[in-house]
Amino acid sequence: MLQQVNGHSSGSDAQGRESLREDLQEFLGGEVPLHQLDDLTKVNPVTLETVLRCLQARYTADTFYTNAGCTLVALNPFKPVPQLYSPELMREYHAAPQPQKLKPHIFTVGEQTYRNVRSLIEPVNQSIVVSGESGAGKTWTSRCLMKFYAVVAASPTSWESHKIAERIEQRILNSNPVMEAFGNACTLRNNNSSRFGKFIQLQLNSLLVPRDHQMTGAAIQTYLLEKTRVACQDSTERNFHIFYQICKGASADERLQWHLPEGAAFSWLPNPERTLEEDCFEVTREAMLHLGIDAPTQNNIFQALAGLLHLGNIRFADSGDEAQPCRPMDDGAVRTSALLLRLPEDPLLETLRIRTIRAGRQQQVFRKPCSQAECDTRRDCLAKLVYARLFDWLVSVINSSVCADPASWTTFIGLLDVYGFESFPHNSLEQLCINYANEKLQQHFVAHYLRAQQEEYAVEGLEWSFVNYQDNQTCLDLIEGSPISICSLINEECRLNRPSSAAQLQTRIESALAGSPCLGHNKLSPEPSFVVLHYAGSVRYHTAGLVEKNKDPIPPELTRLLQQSQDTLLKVLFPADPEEKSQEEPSGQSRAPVLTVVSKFKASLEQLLQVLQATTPHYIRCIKPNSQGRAQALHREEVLNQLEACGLVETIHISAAGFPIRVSHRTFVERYASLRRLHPRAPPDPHSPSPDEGHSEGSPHAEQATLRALLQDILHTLPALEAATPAAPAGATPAPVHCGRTKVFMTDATLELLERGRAQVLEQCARCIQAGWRRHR
Ligand code: AD9
Ligand code: MG
Repeated sequence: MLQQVNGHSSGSDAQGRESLREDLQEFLGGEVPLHQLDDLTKVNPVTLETVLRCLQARYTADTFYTNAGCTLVALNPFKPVPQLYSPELMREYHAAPQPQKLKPHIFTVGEQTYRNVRSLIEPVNQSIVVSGESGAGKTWTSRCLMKFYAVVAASPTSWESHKIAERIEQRILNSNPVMEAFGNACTLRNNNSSRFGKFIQLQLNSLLVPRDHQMTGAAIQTYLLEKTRVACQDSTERNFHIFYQICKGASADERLQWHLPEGAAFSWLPNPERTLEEDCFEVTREAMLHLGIDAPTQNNIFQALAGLLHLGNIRFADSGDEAQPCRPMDDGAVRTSALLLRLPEDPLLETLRIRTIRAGRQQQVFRKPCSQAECDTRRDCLAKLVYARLFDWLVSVINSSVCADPASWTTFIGLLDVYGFESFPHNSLEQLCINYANEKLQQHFVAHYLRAQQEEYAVEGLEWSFVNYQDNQTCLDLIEGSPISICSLINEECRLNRPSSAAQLQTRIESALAGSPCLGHNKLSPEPSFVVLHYAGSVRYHTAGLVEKNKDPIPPELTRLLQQSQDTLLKVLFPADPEEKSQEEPSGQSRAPVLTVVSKFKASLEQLLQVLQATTPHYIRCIKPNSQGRAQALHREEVLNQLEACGLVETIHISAAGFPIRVSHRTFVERYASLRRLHPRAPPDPHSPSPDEGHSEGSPHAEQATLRALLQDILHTLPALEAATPAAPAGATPAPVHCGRTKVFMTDATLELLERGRAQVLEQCARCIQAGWRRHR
């Protein structure tokens, strides 16, 4: 039974249940039980409170999906619900004549996109944008959708193609455990939190099997891996899953080979005692094998990762003399990491402790011992560099294993699963980028759906009372706008390369952007920071280290060191430079302009949005019922915040009052002209002007006028059609339909009515033809 964990309510479960029951009764007035309302547009009145109550009632009834007009709301069950994701159910949605008539489900969205790309008239790429805060269920949802397509899009014609199809689908599914092992980690918000963004294009081919697309491949694009996690984890969080998988799942022989004795402590491996279901090494290995990463290559990868763990155990002690380099506190860690990464030990130590710079007119080379903090930074940088290259390499290997030949696919369905909105006690550049991405996607939703729909009504001349929606452009202006924004100011610091304290950066941001309504009040903060009022809530970003992270400097000596590795994998990750460039780091002034993390991220986001804009988008909003990840517990305040943040009520208002079906005048007339037979209109008054009077025959105006006249005739059959509907209650409101300048706008109900009438006419015609045949015989 649902348990209310409302922070404000101290009542017992029984009280909670009682008040919920009362609420339901008052709300329903004895009509459809609230939990049976499949579409939030039918909730009356639509307010945050009533929407919440409906979702709450459905959650209690173990109903996790609800339509909200153009969006599907997905509540995270936080418990296994296998029957909800069975292949049988997938096939049921796939085979249904009208899947939207079945219970709301992610499979309805999946099937809709599948049918849309299948349209022979207008093949168009589709995308599904899965959004929601961290832990809300985005990755789960995308995974289930991938399984859905793997089941329904496998309709091969021959045994041979069956084998190919099976292989490719299996490989595509196998990319998930591998990418999650290397790219996901346990955070405060989610035990399996994605630390990278992912856009996967499922490539479909309709040429071989025209009426049923077949999945021929996939292309994966990733966004900004949070590589800092390799070398720096919050004490309550964990490193990427793969490190724990190796430590827990390696065989005795492998432990020996990788220098991972049972119970060994690694400073980059916090909370190893926590056992998660994601810690399954075997699953990762098996999936890698399916993707063509053979056992020796895997061995190579895991050995390098063990090398990174040992690298993290290297500690430095100040020598006490500025001219002397720091001392490693444990020679063993240096030796083992050098051994596992197959690097020469002395150059490794030297690279970590000594900086070489060119300076002066003569470009003389100086060797400068690093401080203890600098040594730590270089060690961390080395680990991040290896891990990020390894991750990118894995993605490229997966892509070459799953990507189809461009000639073999015609359309794609894109699935977007990016990291959810995040707000931690300490937020840095990673959170700024993640939340920036979420703002961009929210804007895409607002722009595409809410604004476009309302603007189209205006253009078409429909009477429409505009619904105000929360436009997040102001927040985006604050983050990325020009000429001055948070990104531009952080980039500026990187470009000027001037020593700048965290407090100075805070002051610069707060004074330059003081006019922005999305820059929050920054009170009572012991650390330098600034506050951004995001659409999903306010977040305090700490400025310490922000500029450095944005620069993401990679000392050239580190790359050169890695190029010396004798390891087969590292040789691939760090190929030797064909032309040996400058051996030293250039001095400050002569530095080439830096392409910062923020600028690269911004460019990749823009590319993503361009792809999305060229598709028909579908939206799934994942909602996290409580932050503890508990089943059957819905925290009212938390859910309210999420509903409010994503503007769900505004979406429902527009969808409920709006006309989701729109067709051109011509298509409408072509499809429904036959209805005039069913309920013919009174013959026109011979004295009234004919529709095309005044226009010469065949002219566009005449054609338009004829179309309009036919259209009006068809629309006039609607009341009769409604009256003839057996289920129509007496005095029911007429079916909503509006004739715009170029299109007819209607609701689903009107469409259904018209379709029913059309089917009736076709049936009558068929009967007449049969009768004719009989007479003829
Ligand atoms: V993050 O932004 O990557 O931190 P996600 O991706 O939104 O986040 P995820 O899909 O990882 O969240 O879901 C979090 C957890 O919720 C999963 O590990 C499951 O334990 C749980 N979950 C989510 N959806 C379902 C579901 N449909 N059925 C059962 C679910 N459990
Ligand atoms: Mg995720």
